[in-house]
Amino acid sequence: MRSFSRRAFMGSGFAASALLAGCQTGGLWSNKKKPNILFIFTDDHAQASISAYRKHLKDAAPTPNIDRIAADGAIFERSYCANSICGPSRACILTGKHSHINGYIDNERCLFDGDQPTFPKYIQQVGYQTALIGKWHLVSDPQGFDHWEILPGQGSYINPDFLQQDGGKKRYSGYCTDIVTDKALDWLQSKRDKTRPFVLMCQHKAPHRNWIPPERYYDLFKEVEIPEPETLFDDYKERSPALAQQKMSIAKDFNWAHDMLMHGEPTDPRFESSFGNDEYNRMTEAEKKRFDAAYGPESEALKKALAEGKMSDTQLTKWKYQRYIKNYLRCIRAVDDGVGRLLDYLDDSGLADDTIVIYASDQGFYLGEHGWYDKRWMFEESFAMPFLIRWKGQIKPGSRSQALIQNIDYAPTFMELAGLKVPADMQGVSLVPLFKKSGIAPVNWRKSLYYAYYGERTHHVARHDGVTTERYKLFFLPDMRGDARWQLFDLVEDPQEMRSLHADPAYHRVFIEMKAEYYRLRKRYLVNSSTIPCSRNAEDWWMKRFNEKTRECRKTPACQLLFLGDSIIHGFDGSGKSVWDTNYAPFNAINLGFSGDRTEHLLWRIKYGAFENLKPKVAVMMIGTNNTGHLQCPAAESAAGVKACLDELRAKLPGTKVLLLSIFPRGKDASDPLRLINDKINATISGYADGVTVHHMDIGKVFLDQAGVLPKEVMPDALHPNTEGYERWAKAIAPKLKELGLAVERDELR
Ligand code: SGN
Ligand code: CA
Repeated sequence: MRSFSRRAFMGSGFAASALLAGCQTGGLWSNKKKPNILFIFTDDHAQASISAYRKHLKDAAPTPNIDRIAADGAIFERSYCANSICGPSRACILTGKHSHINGYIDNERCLFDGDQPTFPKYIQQVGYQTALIGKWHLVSDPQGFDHWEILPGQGSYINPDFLQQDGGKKRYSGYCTDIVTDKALDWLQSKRDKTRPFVLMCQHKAPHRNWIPPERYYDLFKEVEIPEPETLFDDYKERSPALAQQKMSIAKDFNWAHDMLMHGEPTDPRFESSFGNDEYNRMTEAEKKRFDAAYGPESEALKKALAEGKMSDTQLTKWKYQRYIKNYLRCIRAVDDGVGRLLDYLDDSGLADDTIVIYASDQGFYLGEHGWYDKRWMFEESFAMPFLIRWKGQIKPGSRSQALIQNIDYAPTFMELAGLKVPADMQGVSLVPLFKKSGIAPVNWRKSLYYAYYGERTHHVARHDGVTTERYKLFFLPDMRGDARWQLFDLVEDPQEMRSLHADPAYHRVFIEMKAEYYRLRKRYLVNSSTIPCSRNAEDWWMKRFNEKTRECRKTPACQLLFLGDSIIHGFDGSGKSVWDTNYAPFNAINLGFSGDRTEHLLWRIKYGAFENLKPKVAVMMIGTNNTGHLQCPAAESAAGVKACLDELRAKLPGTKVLLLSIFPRGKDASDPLRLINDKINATISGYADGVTVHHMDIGKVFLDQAGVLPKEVMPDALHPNTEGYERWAKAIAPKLKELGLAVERDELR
């Protein structure tokens, strides 16, 4: 576990007591006892597998105890996350802010900035005791909790380890879900200070992959067939080609041992074989025996059928679905048992009246819908989160809410429940007004929600963001081309989201309106994609070049000159090679140009690049033309992206002088619309120079003729220089490089 102490994100450096002055309010509870909050939270629990949601699995796999919460309180049927993946969802919940603001945008390289304000820290200041037990997954140590005991990373189902507050680690025998519940009960019964209100976050690993039930449920559902979702055999037609590119398909991407609980290597090519079953490896010999007795016969029968060639693709997908869904639902059954034990305890101890109980999960999950498992997409099944709440005496039992709510609303809600004003920088809104009205939205309640997923290598789901209203949903996929970037769904006519309507003339007006709403929400939530660090990890060459460049940076401490940018700089490896060799190679220069990069990609590379052994005299940076070319980003947004790269670079290389170049002219002549956007970016970024550390040059005119036309002899495609273009470039900046300290005679460097 790393503890977090880097430069504070968004200028946080949080001092709860200092901020609290502005947050205190007589509020709800001036004369009453403040309510306790028991927040039961699972990992990857789809609404369809909670019977109170009345979806297709309701009869096959009832969840009587989770349902008790809804029966005694309310269930929210339009409850969503802001970013459908674990760490990010948790960060949204703690901060009440979208991912790009709280900084935890993906599970790949992020580390939660625990110094920033979070709701537990705020409410601690007004007397609440805060406790966290179970899955955390935010890498840095929890802050704002009086008591915590957490699973390392994803945690394990079988005989799990728990990280302790004192820095130690303890292993417990048994099944994780039961142990987390035991620990929560133990804290309630004997560890807390009974004179103070509390928030207890009881956070399960279940039902996260790989799905291992407790022994008592190995045989549950054994003789039954669980209903299949209607879209199990989705062909991904009539939507963006991005859908077919994912790697989370039941038919193709299940691992033989890890997911399907088989032993050894696959006996059929329709299974992935790359990793084993770590949970099985954690079992004692006796536990392994009982596991094998339960799963072995069915596994052997499958192997036999496969060997005899008796399994068609369709039959095998159905088999895989059954094995998957049964284990998933068995894991849920154990969660439901735990919920029952906690509810019983509240009843028996007399705490039930004063304790709000919430059941939620970090995101939804595909239970075979669209042929998938996993999450990430903005399609309903994984965008939706369960949200059930019981608040005796306040919420009318049996309420069903259709209000659009999101996980960024939880922190504001907890603030209000604790009698605090919601801080102005929290982006969610308190749900308390909904609770007071049986879940019915007040007239001024939000009409739309913003969502963003930033892409990861795992499962290859394309980066996208979007907006949903009550009826329509719009996706934007920035890394797809042209028309494939947009998807529009009518959730009333097509609840399964099987046909995108963005090009359907009948939906033209809706498309325009939804785009306007999308841009409105991006503005409201301060989303500028150009400043949000993002990798292009789905592209193999890109990641390979990044890794190679990381190594090159580490082993070239003599480097005196860096070039950072997109294909125009990358081209020093191609048409510009001779120019590079003559002019820059003698300085042990490193080319950090990556074809197709936008500011957000360069920002990611600077953030996660290896600069620790480097002390170059000069870094030449030019970036932004792809923000214009790919997405026609507004100039102000791209300029802010350039600034973000510049700031990150200066933080990484404080002793290096930066030569920031204006983006080169593009397009045939001065009236080219993309060139005009670049001109605007250039007008802004020239102001980023201070003449001391950051220097600026606009050398565009060395490529242009007198009429402002870009001649083919210099830039044949009106975007990238040829060798002659690179010559002119080198000549134009040579005096500046000399002035900035690269004046050492080349002979001396050799
Ligand atoms: C692991 C899983 C993935 C899952 C991610 C994120 N693979 O990488 O299937 O998408 O976690 O899940 S596994 O090999 O560990 O099973 S999350 O809940 O943390 O977001
Ligand atoms: Ca999750």
